[in-house]
Amino acid sequence: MHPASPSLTGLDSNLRFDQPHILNGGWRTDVAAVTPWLAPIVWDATFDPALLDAMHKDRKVTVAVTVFAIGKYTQFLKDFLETAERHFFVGSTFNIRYYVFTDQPAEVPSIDMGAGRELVIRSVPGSNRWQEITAGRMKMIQALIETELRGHADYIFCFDVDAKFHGRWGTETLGELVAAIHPGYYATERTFPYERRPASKAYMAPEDGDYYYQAAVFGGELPYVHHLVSTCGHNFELDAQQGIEALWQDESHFNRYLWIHKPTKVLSPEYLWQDFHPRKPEIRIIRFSSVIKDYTKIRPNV
Ligand code: UD2
Repeated sequence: MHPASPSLTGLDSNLRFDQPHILNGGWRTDVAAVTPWLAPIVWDATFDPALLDAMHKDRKVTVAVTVFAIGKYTQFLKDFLETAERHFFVGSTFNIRYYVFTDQPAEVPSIDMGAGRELVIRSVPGSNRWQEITAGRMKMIQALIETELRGHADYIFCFDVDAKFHGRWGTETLGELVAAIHPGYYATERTFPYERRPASKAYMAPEDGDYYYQAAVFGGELPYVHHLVSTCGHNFELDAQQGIEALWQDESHFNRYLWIHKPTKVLSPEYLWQDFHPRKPEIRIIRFSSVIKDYTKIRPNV
């Protein structure tokens, strides 16, 4: 018998769980739970939440969350924040700090926060082009990391605001570089909507790419996310200098970045669903989902 590791003596009974097997793990067989580069793909029933939480129990970790609500998108903040307070790292010892970037600070709703959880408002200019708002987030997240988060946060998760949490989002999502697969493209062949113009810094050739990731959610450890957002923001600017805007703005640059710098953890579409999709059998739980919205009513331009 091996001596118990000093860090595991007398600990949470959740650390003792059913023996894991490598021949018949009893886990999912209907979906891939690992990428070709050996990153986990997180699906329900591929992890033991109680075990993971017990492993992280005594860690003093701060998770920063960024969310942008500019123009009419402030209407989504209440549901986003209230549902995050019900599902996002709830019950952990982690500190959670939401950074809300908005051009209308007075519209940020007051939400009851649990212990160790707080909301910080950052005032930013509005814009009359939604394309600039979505892509401009990369530069603002970069600046936030450089000026405020370094030395004060361990992980960061960046979310679209027009979405709600419906189920657990916890320690299983932690990793160095974490990205989520787009719910509209997880079952399709490689005809992804990457940027196809060679003149763009987001260019992907027809044979390139792994998955199609959705930029509505990404995260990880600060240095990894900093490199991601600074590279994507810089490439977006280089394109703009040439009069090019990638097909899906930040999301196109994001996809090229993740093809070159593979994520160390991939979140299944459970972690980034869209309410308008019919439910599929492999999606046993929807944890986070974009709401249905009328673009013509909420965007500043078409
Ligand atoms: C997709 C991606 C989004 C981004 C965008 C780039 C989804 C669910 N999201 O979003 O992450 O990559 O494509 O084209 O597919 N926002 C404002 N005010 C505005 C417009 C946008 O605050 O007037 C913010 C807000 O946080 C919103 C986010 O930008 O959630 C993304 O904008 P969107 O949801 O309108 O863009 P969409 O659905 O095409």
